[in-house]
Amino acid sequence: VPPTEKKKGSKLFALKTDFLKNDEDSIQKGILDHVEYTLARTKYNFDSFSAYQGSAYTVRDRLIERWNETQQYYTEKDPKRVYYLSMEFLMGRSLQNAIYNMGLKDEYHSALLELGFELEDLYEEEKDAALGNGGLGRLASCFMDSLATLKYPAWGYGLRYNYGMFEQGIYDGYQTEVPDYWLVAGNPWEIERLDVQYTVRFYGHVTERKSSEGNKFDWEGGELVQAIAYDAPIPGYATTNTNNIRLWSSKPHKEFDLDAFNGGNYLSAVEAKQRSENITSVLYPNDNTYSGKELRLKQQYFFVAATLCDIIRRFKKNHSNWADFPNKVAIQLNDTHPTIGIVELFRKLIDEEHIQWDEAWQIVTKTYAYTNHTILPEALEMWPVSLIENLLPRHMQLIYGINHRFLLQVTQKWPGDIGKMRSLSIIQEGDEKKVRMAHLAIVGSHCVNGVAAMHSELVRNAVFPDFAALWPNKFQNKTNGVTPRRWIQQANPGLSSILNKWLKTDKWVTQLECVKDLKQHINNPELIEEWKSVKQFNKERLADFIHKTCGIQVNTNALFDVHIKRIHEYKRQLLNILGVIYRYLSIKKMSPKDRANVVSRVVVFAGKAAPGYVMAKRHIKLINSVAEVINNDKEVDQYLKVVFIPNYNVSIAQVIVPASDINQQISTAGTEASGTSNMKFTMNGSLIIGTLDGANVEIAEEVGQENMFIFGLRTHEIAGAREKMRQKEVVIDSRLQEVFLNIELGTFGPPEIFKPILDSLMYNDFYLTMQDFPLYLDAQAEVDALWKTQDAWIRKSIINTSSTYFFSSDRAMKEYAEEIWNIEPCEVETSDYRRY
Ligand code: RUG
Repeated sequence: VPPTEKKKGSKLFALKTDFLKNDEDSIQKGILDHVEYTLARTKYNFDSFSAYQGSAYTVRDRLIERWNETQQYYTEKDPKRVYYLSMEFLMGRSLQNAIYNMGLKDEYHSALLELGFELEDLYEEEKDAALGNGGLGRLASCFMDSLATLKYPAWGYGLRYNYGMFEQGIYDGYQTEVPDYWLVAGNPWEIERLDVQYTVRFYGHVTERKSSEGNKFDWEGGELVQAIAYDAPIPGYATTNTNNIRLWSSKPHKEFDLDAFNGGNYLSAVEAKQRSENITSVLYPNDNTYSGKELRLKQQYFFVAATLCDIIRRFKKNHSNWADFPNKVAIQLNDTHPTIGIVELFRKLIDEEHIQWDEAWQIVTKTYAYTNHTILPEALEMWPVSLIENLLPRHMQLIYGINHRFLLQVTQKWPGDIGKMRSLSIIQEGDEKKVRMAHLAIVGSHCVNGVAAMHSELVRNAVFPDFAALWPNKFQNKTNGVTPRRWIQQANPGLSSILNKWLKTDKWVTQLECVKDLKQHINNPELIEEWKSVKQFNKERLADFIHKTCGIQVNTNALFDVHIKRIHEYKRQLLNILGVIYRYLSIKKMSPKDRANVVSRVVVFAGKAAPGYVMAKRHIKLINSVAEVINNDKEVDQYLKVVFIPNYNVSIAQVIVPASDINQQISTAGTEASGTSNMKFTMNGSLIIGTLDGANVEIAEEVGQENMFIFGLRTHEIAGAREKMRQKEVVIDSRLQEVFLNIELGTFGPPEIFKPILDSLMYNDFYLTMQDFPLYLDAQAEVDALWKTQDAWIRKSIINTSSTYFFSSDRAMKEYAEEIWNIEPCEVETSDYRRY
């Protein structure tokens, strides 16, 4: 056709419906094309990593199609959306998850086989995306998977740190930290959106000017930084619906300081620009601890400022009436970290949209909801007023105004009660005035939730009782959950096959309530045999991994006893290792006849300590020193091994969890808000040895205490036990004395290294390790006894798996959607049958 006869734009929409095909040949061609054109490699250097990358890019192409279709559909239907604001997303690997959720496992498997690769091997080529510390960040990722699977119109927002969670090494038993520059080999899972940029201001000053509608405030000057969007598509399982996590990266603002430049200060002007890139450089590696650093507050504000620009821009596409905002937008705050977003939305409504105070405040509180994840005092964020005043001067003015009006409400409820005003105020008075971010989050939200029934009780009645008295309907519980896609289907293919076979359906993947039906077959010897062999397979897989990473050979017939999570005093890895020492000393003393009755164990630890958390790092050293002695003692070789797997992360958890026989959830009662690994283990048929803390309480209700090993002080006994400890009335268990003595005599290395640990127990055993020790040993003895009757053990394991419906993040997300956000599913009516 001569060019003049071509009609301009005639093909635009025709081409748009031309979707990628998902058959094996098309996938294979896609992989080869990406290796050639995206990676610029030839068949002569087509190694496993490039096969992984090529595959990842073909998956990404398909995700982009689904993403576009979903977002167009949402724009057209304009449903109410939820935005999940989280400073952390612990995503782990994406390739397997995306392929499974898109239902393309078999196609990818055969496409790659012909190219000379096993799909399962390529999963191992991927580096974990570790933009989170632990439970809080992983929860956000499980929630994103469920939201997409349930077809809720939802986006996650967060930060794109250049350095994720540090890589942990263990040298001479000590933790070392190496920066995790996770983007070094590129990241096929993100889409850079250079067209989505916003400017964020820091510092500067506020000027007041008179106007016909009252006084106006202009926030001017200071430093400007650009926020650039990076999108990670989140595919739902067996649906076209593909949601998004939008992460912000900081870049220098284009405006250049001409004065500095003309004054010959070119280099220092460039350096100032470079500083703005630092904002999203690094994830703060603290879990459950407030750091108080200005850069962290900068991260928080940068995050919410860009996010709100984006949310408001999207809202304005279809709406001009601000009263509609809370009917179209729900914002969930994942802990207090994004709380300054409450003030930022308020500022924009008042200063930029010129809405009156009361109306603007209504919009804000109807929009926001806040999830509390901890009641540990050291984790509660309180920013000095002086810091906020300097960094965000207009926000500080507004916080004062918000607090003033809030305190008027307090006086109405409790006239003349200064004590109430002081304890409820958003500002904490004292030598240094501070903004209590949790108070700000409660005042600025219509709903506050804890993350397990017991935790929510404590939030309401112990931590914020006066807020609960003021607003009884504001407080809710939303017990956490985890996604069965990643934590059963992908992590444990053997168990998935058993479920498919015995339930005669794979519906459990999205409707976990189906697993209840497994109980019918609990006495069937065939099921018991299959269960054993799957566990055995998973233990061998873990044993190989341990051998590769730690050089330790473990007996796969032994009981695998697993304790994996952040290293923290309240989580009490110390209680575990003291118990291990006792076990070791006992075996050493036994006669050969008695030894024949010993249950062989492999005790597995994994977890990172915050780099500045000296005591937690000492605990790591103690574990490794004990492991060193035990693992080199030929006498106990068949009975006991202790392994500390370094650099714990999501993909390592996917190998450890399915292989465990028991898992330790032994925090001091009242300290662990929920826990989520307890849920993953239960799904995988691992029995909990644990305290009645966090979500263990609800797991016990579902599974039955007789199918777990519950021990220890209860929450209501903690205050009394602490008092007893302070009064020095605790009688130290003789078995524990023997353990202490051995540490002091140097059985596990120079005693001076461990003296601070023993001192911490003797002088201020805040986490009550000594009082729970004898109860813990009793529970461990029960574990040994049950292990000796294998079929009874397996039945309990099956009961655990079949009682886990409630701990699916699908259940959690439905509850949030219906009881907090008021949103509904918006299923994409796909124009192409090949996708679902
Ligand atoms: O410590 C809590 C866990 O108990 C909980 O399961 C998880 C998810 O809700 O959040 C953890 N957490 C709490 N991580 N950081 C905090 C405080 O910022």
